[in-house]
Amino acid sequence: MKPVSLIQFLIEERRAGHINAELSLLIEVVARACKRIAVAVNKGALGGVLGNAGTDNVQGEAQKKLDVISNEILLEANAWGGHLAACASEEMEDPQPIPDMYPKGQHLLLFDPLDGSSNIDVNVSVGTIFSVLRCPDDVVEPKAEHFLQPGTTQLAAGYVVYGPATVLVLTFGHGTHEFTLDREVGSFVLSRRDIRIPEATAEFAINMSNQRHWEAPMQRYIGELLAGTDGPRGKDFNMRWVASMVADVHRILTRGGVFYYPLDARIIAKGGSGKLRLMYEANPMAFIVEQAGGAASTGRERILDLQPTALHQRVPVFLGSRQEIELATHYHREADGAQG
Ligand code: FBP
Repeated sequence: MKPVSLIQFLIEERRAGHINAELSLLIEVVARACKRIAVAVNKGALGGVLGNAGTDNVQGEAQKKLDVISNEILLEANAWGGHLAACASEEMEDPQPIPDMYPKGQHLLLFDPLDGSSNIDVNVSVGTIFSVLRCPDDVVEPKAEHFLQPGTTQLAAGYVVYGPATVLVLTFGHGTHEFTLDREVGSFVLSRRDIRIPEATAEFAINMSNQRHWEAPMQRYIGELLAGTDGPRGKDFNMRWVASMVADVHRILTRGGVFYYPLDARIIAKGGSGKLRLMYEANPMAFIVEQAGGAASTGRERILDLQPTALHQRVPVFLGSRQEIELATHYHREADGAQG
């Protein structure tokens, strides 16, 4: 089969009426920026890019040098293309407007420039996650409130994993597709079209060290997985946790599985609503997973139906093989009902 490049795939999507020229150009620019981030990540210690930047981001987290470098690369690449009205990032408090000297477009771009920061210095896969929304027609200078659109309104979502191979996964709402970077040619080539996540699975991903802080329905659900054949589920489950959401989700898109970052007592005690961010982690991953036949919920609601209230809002994340997500969500709703 003749290899299909990302550019060719985008032209096919345009001909199919799934995307317009501007969105196609936007994805090309983001993919090119991620190729530059891949070069920086792959340099590691030789590039002087490891370690902390000495600054904190809007969430009060210590920024890694590569967090800042990746953010700069994505901002610079998307400033002059004429396809964006503004962009927002995990590393910036407020949206970044497009400089006046450049033409503005109809799209809003949100991104987590380097996901899995805790793994950067230990040479474990990290990634970039992005989501594309339409800028409201009558808005020239988009503010944070113009980004607060439900995940169902996303025009595109994707992530790039910087691992043994550099892989881009993408959806426009017509299936989820994978492209692998051909380093010799320097372009992304279609490696899997229309990915399907198995309905059932025997593999789960969660940070078990947080177990004692979880809510009762989560304790029950994970307890049953750990009980395996000796418990009510009657089958054994295996566990994996890379602590890079992109890598854990990519495994699920490759062989099935489920990923959980639930609420816990410490987060609730601080008045929090989760660890992972809705706009540039949960929403794009939920769109990608649902388009591959999986499910994504907060444990109570479908993530894509949530009405965002803040740019850096956090939510619980349950995603992956449909049967498990539905069962874990059912346990939470049942417990709420019992409490209701
Ligand atoms: P950032 O690295 O972008 O802040 O993302 C958060 C994250 O690293 C996810 O990628 C990952 O799933 C999770 O946090 C790991 O959490 P923990 O450190 O509790 O295992």
